[in-house]
Formats: sequence, C-alpha cells, structure tokens
Amino acid sequence: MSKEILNGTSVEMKEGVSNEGFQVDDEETVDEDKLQGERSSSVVLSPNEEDSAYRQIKPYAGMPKEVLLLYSNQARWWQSSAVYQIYPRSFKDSDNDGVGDLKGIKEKLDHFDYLNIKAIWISPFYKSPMKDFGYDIEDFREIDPLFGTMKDFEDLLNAMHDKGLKLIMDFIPNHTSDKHKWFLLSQNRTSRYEDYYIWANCTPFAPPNNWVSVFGNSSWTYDEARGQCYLHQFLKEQPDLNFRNPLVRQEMKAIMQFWLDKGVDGFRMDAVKHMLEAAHLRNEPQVDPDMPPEDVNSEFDLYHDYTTSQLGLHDILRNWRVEMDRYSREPGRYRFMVTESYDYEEIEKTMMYYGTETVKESDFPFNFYLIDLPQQLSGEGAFSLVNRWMTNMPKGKWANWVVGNHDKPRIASSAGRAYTRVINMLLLTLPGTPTTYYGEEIGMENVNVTEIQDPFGKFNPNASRDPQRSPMQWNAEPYAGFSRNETWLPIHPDYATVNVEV
Ligand SMILES: [Ca+2]
Ligand SMILES: [Ca+2]
Repeated sequence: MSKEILNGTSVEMKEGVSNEGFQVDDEETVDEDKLQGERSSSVVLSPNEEDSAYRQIKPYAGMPKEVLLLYSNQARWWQSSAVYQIYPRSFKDSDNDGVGDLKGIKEKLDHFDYLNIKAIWISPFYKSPMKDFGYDIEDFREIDPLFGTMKDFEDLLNAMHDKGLKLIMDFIPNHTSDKHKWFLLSQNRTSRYEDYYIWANCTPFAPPNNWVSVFGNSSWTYDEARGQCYLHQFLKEQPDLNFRNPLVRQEMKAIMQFWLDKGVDGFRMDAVKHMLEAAHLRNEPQVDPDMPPEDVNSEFDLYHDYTTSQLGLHDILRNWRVEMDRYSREPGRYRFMVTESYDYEEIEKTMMYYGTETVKESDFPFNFYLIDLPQQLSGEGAFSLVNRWMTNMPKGKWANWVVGNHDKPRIASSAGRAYTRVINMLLLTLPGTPTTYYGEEIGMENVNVTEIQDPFGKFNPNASRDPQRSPMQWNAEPYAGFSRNETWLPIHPDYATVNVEV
C-alpha cells in the first residue's frame, strides 16, 4: 500500500491484483538493468522496444486494454471489444407484431458504431415452440418464423461482417424440444433414435430416482407412448440428449459445422455442466438429510453429484474446440467459444473450462461473480469478487466479466440507479473482456409484469425473468421506438427519459 496526494486529498492506494498468467515467458523476460544500460548508451533498440517498455510494468486492474493486450500471446477480436448480448425478442421489432426479430437487429447495427462494440452475442433464434423462449429447439438448422427466415439471418450476418462486427450464437447441446423429430422417433423406438435421449424404466407414479429439474420438481416425466420415463434437467418439454451415444455427438458436431460453414464467428455454449449424467442413476444426496424425500422438489434440495460436471464432459468440449480451431485457420476468422456454467462455490470447476496449457477448451468460461456486486456494494466487495477470479484463473488465460444477462436483474434495479454508471465503468475497465446486456448502456430498469410470460416464472413468480427482458428503449416515441404495436412484454414507463436518443 502507498499513500498519494491527489488534489490535496490523501488517498490510500491498494496494489492491483496480478495474475501469473500475464507474466512473460522466461526467455522473453526483460532484463531491466540491461534495458537501462541500452537506453543510457543510446543503443538502437529492437523493433519491439515499445512492447519491452510496457513489460516493465506489471498488469493491474484498470490498465488500458491496448497495453494489457501486449501481455497476451494472441490478441484476438474477442479480446479487444466488449461482448454485447442481444435478447432478440426485445431488441427491435421490424414487422410490428410486438416481438423483436432478426431484421430489426439489422436495422439497428449503427448502434454498435456509437458504442464501439465489435462482438455481438444473440440469444437463441432457432425454430422453437418457445416453452423456454428458444432454449427448447425443434430444429437446429431453422430460424423460428417469429424472428424471420434463413435469408434474414444470412443478410444480418453479411451486414454485420461488412461493418466488422462478429456474431456469436447460442449453442444449446443439453436438450432439444419435445417436438424435435429425434424425440418423436425416440418415443416410438425407431432404431437409430432409440437411445438419443435418456430413458429409464419407471411407473407413472414413481420416477427412477430423486433427481430434480433446474426449473423445479422431478426431472423425469413418464411417457405414455414408450412406457418409460425420460430425463429433463430443465422443462419437461426439454428432454435431455444422451451424450453417451456417439450418434448424438456426431449430430451435434454436424450442427456446429452447419453454422460455422455459414460464417458464424463463435458460440456461447449453454448449460454445459448438465450435458452428462451418471449412468447408474442413483439418488443424489439431500442437502438436508432430515428432509422427507417426498418434499425434495427444488435444485437447492440436492447435491448434484450425479447430474452435473460428470467425467467426460471436458472431452466433449475439447473435441468441439478442435473443430472450431479447424475453422479458425481461415485468415482473420478466429472462431470463439465461451461456456456457461454456474458453479458458484466451486470456482475450480469453472476454471476447468479454460482447458489446460496444452489442450484448449473455451476461450473463457463466463465469470458470473460480479453479478453479486449489488449485494456487496463496496470497494472491499468489488475487490474480493474481482480478486476471486484473478487469483484462480490458470496461467496465460484471459479474464472476462459479466454483471447481468437475460437471467439476472438489471443493474439499475438490483444495485440502484445511482450505481449504474460506476458499475458499467468498472465492467469496462477491468482487465479482460466485458459482457454487457442490451439496455444496460442506457441504464434500463426491470419492468413490472402483471401477466407472467417466463415459464420459470410460472413455476415460481419470484424467480420470473420477465422484468429484465423488456423491449429496448430507442426513443421517446410510442412503444419506445421498439415497435408500433402492443409489445410482448410491457415497455418500462421511464422510456420517455431513459432511451438511446436522449
Ligand atoms: Ca417482429
Ligand atoms: Ca444432460
């Protein structure tokens, strides 16, 4: 710690967090004495002189990104721009049916010039019955008509690439919709598809074990047609794929290739820790051993020893990474992978998604720790959350920061309007890639919803995610310039003063 006098005020300076990952390799280590000597004797320095000068400073939180990039051995597009998350239902409605769509996104690409953002992640727009708003996929190779057509998608991607923008898509491997043709073929035991999902013997009244869904209640549903139960770690309309079946792994890789061939720049891998389950199907241990087993109905009632982070999971992800690397060999076309996994108390599980020094996996796993900032609103709180990531991140890896997304309350609502700017500033100045959720750049707030749309909210109204999914506020015109008609979720009443145009 050191004391510095700024404008006559005494300020305690805390030393930044350093991560050994940023230390230069031994052979590149700059001999400072030698450098000094060279300087004083006016010896002509190598072309890397500027880099070397920077290397005398150790990286610290808040260091300018362009300086920080010099510490990374591979500065790429996903390191030099923030990632902006678009929830497509709520970004811009081009045909005035009240729901956002792909053409709408294309109309608004200039917004990213203004923000100087180059990487856009768009939440799912696959063909879907929308039981979980697109996370239940009926066809992995089709666009849902609500969002447009494949042509609209290709036009959007071309327009983005013309502007130097990169498109990151959601990839949802754990499950399909129960309307997906694979599930229909599996239900009637069509030979190739029989084991595409996880089926177990049971009766309509007794599931095979005590496993519970993330959305509540048993994760097993009895299927009349097949006379067995199928597993669903999320909604019953989202049957889990059987990743122990090589045919399923082939199918998913082919889908990934389909989108990479179209020119997609990266994937956000959804809910990866749920991909595999223990084959023995034993009961999971209860958090409270005295709880009557029939009362176990929430994910927080069990330790998920057999339904998350199973052996083999990382092999699947590494295999996908190899495939994406194959596509990354095109010049200037690096394909990016980020994984989503909430492993709160087990940060070492999260860090495993970085892969090892020799075997690559995701470019980074989402860092969700700052989502807790509103509960720990203090310098110490922020410091400890930041520190947690920086001290656990493996050597040579790249950090990232998330303060909100489609599953979490907006900053202005959780932390308070007064903190919106400072939290955004923190997000944008920490070392690594920030991810920002649409509307956070103008300080949008959660909206009051009387008629719940979110399926999770229908199970537990307190957990509804509708409030943070309201339409983007573009201007002070009716429906905030998002649409010209009644919108799928109400627009926040503050839109006349909180909008992009103001
Ligand atoms: Ca629309
Ligand atoms: Ca699974």
